[in-house]
Amino acid sequence: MKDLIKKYIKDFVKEYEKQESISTTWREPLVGFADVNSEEIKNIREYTYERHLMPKDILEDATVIIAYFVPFTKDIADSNIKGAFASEKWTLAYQETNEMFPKINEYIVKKIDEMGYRAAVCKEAGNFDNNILKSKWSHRHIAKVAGLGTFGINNMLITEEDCCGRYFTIVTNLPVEADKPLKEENCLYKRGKSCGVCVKHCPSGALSLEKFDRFKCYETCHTNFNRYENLYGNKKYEKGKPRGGSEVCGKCVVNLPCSFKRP
Ligand code: B12
Ligand code: SF4
Ligand code: SF4
Repeated sequence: MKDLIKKYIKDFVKEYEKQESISTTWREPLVGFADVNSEEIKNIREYTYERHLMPKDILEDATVIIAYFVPFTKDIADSNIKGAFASEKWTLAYQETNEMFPKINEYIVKKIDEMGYRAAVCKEAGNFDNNILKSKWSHRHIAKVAGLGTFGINNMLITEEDCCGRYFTIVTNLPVEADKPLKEENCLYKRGKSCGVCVKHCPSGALSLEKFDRFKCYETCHTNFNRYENLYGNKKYEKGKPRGGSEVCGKCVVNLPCSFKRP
């Protein structure tokens, strides 16, 4: 059953990018299964935010949460290395991936329904409280519990292979064995080696070896929003160009030793 779900997600992305209207290219997604009864999910509010929702708020008889990572191709990441602003390609990849997520989720929910089980997504995951810059649903915390990665100094969840891409999660009542969190850190610095390259790349000072300042980061992401909103906000959609502004930056995930470990 787990292999089937993985195949459905991977095949969906492969087919989706063939559409004429899509410019973004993705690599093969990684998929994991998080145990709703694990200590890190039962106590998720302590790890993330006191108003974080619980799996049973999404699906009453939840058993495991599917977490998946859709990695960008290297050309998208490389397009974002130079310049003070997020590249157009990076911004569009953010937008096209976010547009693809509801379609993948709808497909997987339908497939699980056909298997005789149920699945649902958290509708709050795309929103966050502007005063504290936290969401009531952390895809990454769940993805970490599902064994997809560990957190880096760049505050990104780094898989065994990379960190350039986006996550989503689907709560299910599937009777499958959950995966376990990784034991070894994927961030070189956290593994006791010298690194900190991501800190040097951050234009806002949001990153240090000790902590992440989400407010400084937000200022930079918002500058990018304004830039692309001014450039494209009122224009008719043109293939390959951003559809207006998005709160992006991503200089802390490109051109790093942990950005890409597989082709
Ligand atoms: C709000 C938000 C923002 C805000 C606030 C920044 C932030 N990181 O919180 C702003 C707009 C500034 C922002 C910026 C960015 N974002 Co953003 N954002 C979100 C959003 C919507 C919610 C995150 C949130 O509030 N989580 C709650 C917090 C508390 O938990 P968390 O950070 O997810 O996880 C923490 C806990 O697990 C905790 N933790 C883990 N283990 C343990 C153990 C113990 C003992 C404790 C106490 C805690 C603890 O540490 C984790 C990291 O801080 C998520 C989507 C989502 N719903 O998950 C995307 C998301 C985090 N963003 C993402 C990205 C890519 C970005 C940007 C690169 C922008 C871009 N696309 O160009 C930057 C990167 C900033 C950075 N270095 O973190 C990706 C991350 C992918 C990845 N590889 O990790 C996400 C997951 C979106 C997605 N669908 O993939 N983001
Ligand atoms: S660049 Fe180095 S310190 Fe920063 S997250 Fe990657 S491995 Fe860790
Ligand atoms: S997204 Fe930009 S501002 Fe935010 S931490 Fe990464 S490099 Fe710094």
